[in-house]
Amino acid sequence: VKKDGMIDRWVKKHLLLYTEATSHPFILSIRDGTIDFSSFKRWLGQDYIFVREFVPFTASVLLKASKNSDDSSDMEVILRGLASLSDEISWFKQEAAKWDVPLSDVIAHKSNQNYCRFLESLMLPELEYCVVVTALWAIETVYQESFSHCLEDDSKTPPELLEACKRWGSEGFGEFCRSLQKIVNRCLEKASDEELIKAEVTFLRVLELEIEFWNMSRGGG
Ligand code: HMH
Repeated sequence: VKKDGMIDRWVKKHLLLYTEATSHPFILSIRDGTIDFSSFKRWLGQDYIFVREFVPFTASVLLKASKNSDDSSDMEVILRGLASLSDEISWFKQEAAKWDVPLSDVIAHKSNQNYCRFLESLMLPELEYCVVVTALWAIETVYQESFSHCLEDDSKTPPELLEACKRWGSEGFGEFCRSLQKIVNRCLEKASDEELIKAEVTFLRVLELEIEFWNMSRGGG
């Protein structure tokens, strides 16, 4: 089988699920200004928990990049991502104070627990670099695509939520996601058939978990 440009092929192949994750009703309600602020606050508290778990996950990808990648720029891209999480955690704390969300009392919802457990499973040393960097790309890209919809010209995003949308929806974060995509495509070109299947399954699992996370934020599940 041809192995170049795997990501574009997978996105096309699984377009329905991909679109469910990147144009979820939660995001569309921000975009059209109808969002219920209690949903936003629920998302904020839950995502803070998620991001705290995302830090060691990203660090584990960085570790694998430094050991396995034949291109030293991989490590630099992933390090940039890791470094920006420090700023992100500060932003969550500030934002939570603004919205009166007491972060110390937040309890992880079921969908969030599932997602965090999935991240933990990806941190195991035996998981291949190609597989985990695919997960990193997918996790970041779902947020990038989703929040970029809230910044489109005809969007009616409430001004209070613009900062959150810019954090992930802006061009700078888009550039970062494209760098990750190049890394993943290059890695998958050299991957075994077995690794390729594992990476695709991981991509699909991320999409499902992201959809469940949005559902939870809206108040379902
Ligand atoms: C649930 N997915 C979730 N939270 C995030 N902050 C991101 C992706 C992107 O970092």
